[in-house]
Amino acid sequence: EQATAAASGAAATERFRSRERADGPAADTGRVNTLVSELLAAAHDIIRRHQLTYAEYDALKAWLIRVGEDGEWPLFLDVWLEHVVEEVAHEDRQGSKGTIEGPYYVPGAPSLPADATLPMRDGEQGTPLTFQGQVTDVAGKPLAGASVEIWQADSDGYYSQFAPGLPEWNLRGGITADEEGRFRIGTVEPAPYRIPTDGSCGRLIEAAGWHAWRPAHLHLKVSAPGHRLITTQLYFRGGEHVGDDIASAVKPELVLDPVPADGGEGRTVTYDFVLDGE
Ligand code: MBD
Ligand code: FE
Repeated sequence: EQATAAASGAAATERFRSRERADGPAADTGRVNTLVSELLAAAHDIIRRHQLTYAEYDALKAWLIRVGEDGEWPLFLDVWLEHVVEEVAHEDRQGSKGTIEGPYYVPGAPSLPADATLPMRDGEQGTPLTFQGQVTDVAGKPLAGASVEIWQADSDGYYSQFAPGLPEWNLRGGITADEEGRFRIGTVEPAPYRIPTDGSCGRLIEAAGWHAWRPAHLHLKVSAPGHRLITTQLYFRGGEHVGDDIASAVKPELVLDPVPADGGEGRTVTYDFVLDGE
């Protein structure tokens, strides 16, 4: 079974629909009026400035219809808009940097102790990686029992539950840090992620002459009671596309420098998280 844009899009759309944030408080009428009016005015301005033709208008309509059919709205929005939403949402936050969540988070991954290996297949391919660190508050106080949720692609660039043939929770886990806020997670290095080329987002990328790649990354949600949860991603220095992520989600503070593991095969990296107070 091959990974297709439509299958992973449908899974991402279903996942989004089933989560809490999807139906938040009713929006204020004045706010909707302002935001939608300005969005439309920006579109009108682009149409006039670039003398949009009917052929182009029809191509846009056909493409928008297809994004929905492919279930690729979560992918499209998270790749091309979420980074600015994240920037605005966390402008005032102290401590470690966050970045976008993307479309492939699934809550409820298996619970793991502070020193653990992520669920993976026998003989899981990829360079072994030990990812370790400590969670503290902004004053440097260790946060005992902090939660470190991690999800990532495998060494082929596929996420469990969004590509066929992978065990349900492959490379997904929820770690509870120890009394000093420390954790150590055994995993494998993920491959860069390529946006599916057979769907509407792929068509857009091709039509615009862009590339379809995100650099290899680990996704994390780090939290502790009384502190602000951080959703973030970590990248690998020198990795492909760290400098030109299609999703614009790399920040200099989020680039890891793994070193060869002493005694064993693979690499090790230490990264500490600092959580702001509520
Ligand atoms: C990903 O793996 C991802 O993290 C984002 C933000 C968008 C598409 C695929
Ligand atoms: Fe990702």
